[in-house]
Amino acid sequence: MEAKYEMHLDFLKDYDPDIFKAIVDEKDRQMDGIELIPSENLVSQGVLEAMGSVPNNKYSEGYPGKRYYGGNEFIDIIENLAIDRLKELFGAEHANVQLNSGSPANMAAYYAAMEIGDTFMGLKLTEGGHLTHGHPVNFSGKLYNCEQYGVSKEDERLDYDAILKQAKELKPKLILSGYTAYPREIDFKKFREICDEVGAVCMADISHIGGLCATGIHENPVPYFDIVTTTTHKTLRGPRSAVIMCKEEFATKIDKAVFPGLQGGPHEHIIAAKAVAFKEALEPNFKNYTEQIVKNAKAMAEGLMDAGLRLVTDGTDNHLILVDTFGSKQLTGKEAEHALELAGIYCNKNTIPFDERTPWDPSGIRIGTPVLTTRGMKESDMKEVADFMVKVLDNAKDESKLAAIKVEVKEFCASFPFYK
Ligand code: DSN
Repeated sequence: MEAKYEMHLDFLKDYDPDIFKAIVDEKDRQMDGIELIPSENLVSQGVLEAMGSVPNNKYSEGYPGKRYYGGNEFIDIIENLAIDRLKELFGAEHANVQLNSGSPANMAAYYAAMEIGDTFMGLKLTEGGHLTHGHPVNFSGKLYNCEQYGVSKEDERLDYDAILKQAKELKPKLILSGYTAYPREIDFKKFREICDEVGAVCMADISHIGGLCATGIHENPVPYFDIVTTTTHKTLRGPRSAVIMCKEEFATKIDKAVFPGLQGGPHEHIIAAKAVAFKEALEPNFKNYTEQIVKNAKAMAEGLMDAGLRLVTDGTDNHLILVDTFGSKQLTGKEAEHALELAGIYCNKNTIPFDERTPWDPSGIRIGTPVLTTRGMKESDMKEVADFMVKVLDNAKDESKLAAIKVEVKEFCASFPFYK
């Protein structure tokens, strides 16, 4: 198979050979290894080219048609295209595309919807939430009173009755759904009902499943939620960045929270790259891509379970899988991540629900299929990937075996080239 895209670094090669070499080495690492981190992806040449372009040079504080600097005629075209495409993609009433990343997106959403000190509810980090979903070490847990909810002990899934009960007692200003390590479908309609019942702002952070929501492979909350944030570099396959979508009623508050509330000059080269990614996601074959992500994840889950590994919730409905490596193989998440890395397979250590270990050395690992699916892999390839993983976990302390597996992994990956 031919590589799909090229990286253009012809000038940089002689101009800064040290940085050039590190970038090329990183590209080779991405191509030679099995990338299983579920929050990562590979972007198209169009997205890469837009990112490395001259809108980087421009200051454009404000919004299209109302900027605090002159010379924004073409920047306005870029930003309006990004906004229009994003609204079309998700059926959003209002979109702000200036967010630099996922954490500032959540910060802006809270800033728009709550007063400092207000109570909100988000899922615990150790059970699938994110630091910005109210963890005590994060601004979200320090500036707001976050009362976190968890998953059920019986099946490790969200218990909507328990969430409603907690919401009725707490009367939170906002309830957040959407997670970074939850392998099952989220019932967004149920969250809307709970929020309506207790009068809370209904917010989702769909960073992980954004691409799946855009194509309807996962229920899309945007049309009926108050505020939805998402990063753009995960299943959406765009540049490392974020956006907020909201109901018209929250539009002014969101825009003011982003600028002048929290951010300065928007990164218009990245906004241009977001516009390119949204154009790609509007194409019919993006739906096939997101469908394949889920098929691949299910195939990989089956392969791992057939080999005796315990998965959180015994499987997956989306792009990600949590493997209980400690329960299955007496390997901590840190040991498993390290062994896999030595074999050219990349994942991240992750807590599992009710983990008795620490986030730095938890009981599991988190894996997913967005990158492998972007490289063109299908269900049968996932079985091979699962076999590689099991072989690594069974030989986790044997560095020479891991080095031999790394050679096999590289050969396997050579059949799925992406960047030349
Ligand atoms: N760090 C991201 C992830 O890996 O899920 C979330 O921000």
